[in-house]
Amino acid sequence: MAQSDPGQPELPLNGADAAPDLNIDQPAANGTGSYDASDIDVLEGIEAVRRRPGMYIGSTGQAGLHHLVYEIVDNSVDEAMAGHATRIDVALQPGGWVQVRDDGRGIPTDKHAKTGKSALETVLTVLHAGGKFGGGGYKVSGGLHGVGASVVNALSSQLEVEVRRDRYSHTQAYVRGVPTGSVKRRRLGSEATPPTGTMVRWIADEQVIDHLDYDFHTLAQRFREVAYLNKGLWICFRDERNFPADATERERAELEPLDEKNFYFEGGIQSYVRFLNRDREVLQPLPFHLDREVGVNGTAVVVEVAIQYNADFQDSVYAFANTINTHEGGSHLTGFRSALTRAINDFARRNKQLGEKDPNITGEDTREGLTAVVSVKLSEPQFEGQTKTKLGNPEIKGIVESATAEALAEYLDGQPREGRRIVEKCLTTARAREAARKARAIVQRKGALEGASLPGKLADCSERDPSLSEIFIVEGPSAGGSAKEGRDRRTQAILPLRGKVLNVERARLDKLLGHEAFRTLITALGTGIGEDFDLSKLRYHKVVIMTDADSDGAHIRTLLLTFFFRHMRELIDDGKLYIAQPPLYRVKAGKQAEWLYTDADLEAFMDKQKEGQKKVSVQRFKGLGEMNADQLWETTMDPQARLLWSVDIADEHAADDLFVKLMGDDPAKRRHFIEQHADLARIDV
Ligand code: 0RA
Repeated sequence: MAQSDPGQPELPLNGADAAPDLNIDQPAANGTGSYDASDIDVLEGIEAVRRRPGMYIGSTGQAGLHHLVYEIVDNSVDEAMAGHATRIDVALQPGGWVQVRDDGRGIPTDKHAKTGKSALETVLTVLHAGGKFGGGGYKVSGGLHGVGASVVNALSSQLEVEVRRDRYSHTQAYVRGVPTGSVKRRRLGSEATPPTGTMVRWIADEQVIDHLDYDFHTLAQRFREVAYLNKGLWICFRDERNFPADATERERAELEPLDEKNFYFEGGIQSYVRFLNRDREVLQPLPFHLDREVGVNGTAVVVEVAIQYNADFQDSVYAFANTINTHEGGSHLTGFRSALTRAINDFARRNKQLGEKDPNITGEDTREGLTAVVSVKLSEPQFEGQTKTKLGNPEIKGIVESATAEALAEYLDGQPREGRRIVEKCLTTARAREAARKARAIVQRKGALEGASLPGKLADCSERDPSLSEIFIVEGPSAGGSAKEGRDRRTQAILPLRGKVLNVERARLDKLLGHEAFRTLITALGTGIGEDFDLSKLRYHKVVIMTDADSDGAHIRTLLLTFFFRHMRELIDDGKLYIAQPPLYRVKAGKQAEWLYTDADLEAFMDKQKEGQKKVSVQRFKGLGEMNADQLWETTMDPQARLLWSVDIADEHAADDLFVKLMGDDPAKRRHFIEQHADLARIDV
């Protein structure tokens, strides 16, 4: 195929002998030159995928594009999980190609009983013909991405596959899912590396996919996760988009890629938990780690759990099934939680940290400062829920629960110092929660007694329909004054905040509620907080943070974002949180004045003035308070003219991480980060 397609780089058949091509099947499957039923099925399958790509890969945007990569990589990961592959090489290449190679057994190439074609062609052209055919299939395989390589093929303008098995290299090429020829077979040279395995490379079809804009960082994040979840698996990911399009495999090895990341973790999820806690003060030097294979009804279930408590208050528990992140939880998570609660209570009683009359530590109290990863691998995962990320299999709950409870009891008894520290932490949580409950009750009672009166500092709007109302949270009294004066009173409320806002990353809810600024904010929003939080009670459907464009402003904005992320996450997820963008400059060319919002705008403006003869002046705005009421309205608050950013958490781990760094214990790190990333969560227009 490489020969018949001179415009494309040669297939990487390192050291292959130049043996003559040998067809193992005919271009038209039945050998008569006409289509038979299975060919028609294939074409219909391809058409269905191309007509409704969203059904198979979620979207035709960047997420869908990345989905194609995960799909192909997952097949190689499955081969690794089955114990046959040790490394996966992924490369972004010039011309929109992505290449994935593993050193597994290679997709079978013999004749497939049902289709009469090679198994290889079948896997790549027949929907749902992946992995599990024949007796020698997988023990476990991914579920979410499991739409099959044929879907990637159908959505690729070109795809090439090479399988190395039994000293032969088998290759085939496709255009939009349809083979351009038969599977070609050549004898492999003895030094070919790897001697066995599968290589797939493709160009996503721009007739279907919006743009081929791969994000190295996003893809790398997933590969890191996959490597943690498969200890001993090596994943090498390279950005080779800078290479010449016609570089051979040998030349590629010598060139310097734009970026390269290698992921390999001997400790598996134990390493993962240490990584998640890397910037936190931990209560156990080494995470608890359980890795066990449990037999049930003749099949094996792998249960892996890692736990390490830290001195913070967040609950960071990540659950996976067959390396799919089960965001919606499921039976494995339920089993894990019961085991944790039971093991901690039993230990606390054995150690007399809980008296006979004391109530049990609740599940919730065991989760503050808990960082844990739960990973199960099973042969028939049932994925349920809105986004198919909830593990359904009921038998898994008991399996995870008993394995975890038993191993954890043993661990705590063997490490009583750590055990006592963990119990102490849970008891502190229980006390703090009781205090928070009382504090919340006071906030609510106050609200009720004063006839749901709103805080005095709030300049409310007259509109009563939340969907038409906005609230601006404004820093500093002078800015608050301008905003109150300049606003549209009917729809815009102003809440001025005074001074530094408490750092909520490090504070519990009870402490937070002790601060006037937060009580005022919560009361103004109307949602309540903690267990009583109710998004449907939100009084404004646009909550806008409006702070100065300097580093103090960035700091306060970060604190507020942290508060919303930790305590009103639903409000962010529902797209109700915004950031106002005040202008950075007021420029004048002659009599013509203009507001500019970015440095790029200023550069463009200055370029334009180079030809002009006009008198130019540039004024930099440091604070909202420097603008009068009319200016603030005109530039920042007027719905017709303003720039408003909607806050959106693109990557939960990254956001969590960022908040820990930003708001955590290390002041040097914090300062550095605030300077580097004034805007944290991904902010979309
Ligand atoms: C089915 C059976 C066998 C291997 C594979 C599929 C396989 C699929 C992929 C996809 C990417 N890499 C892969 N590696 C292997 C086992 C065949 C045997 O028994 O040798």
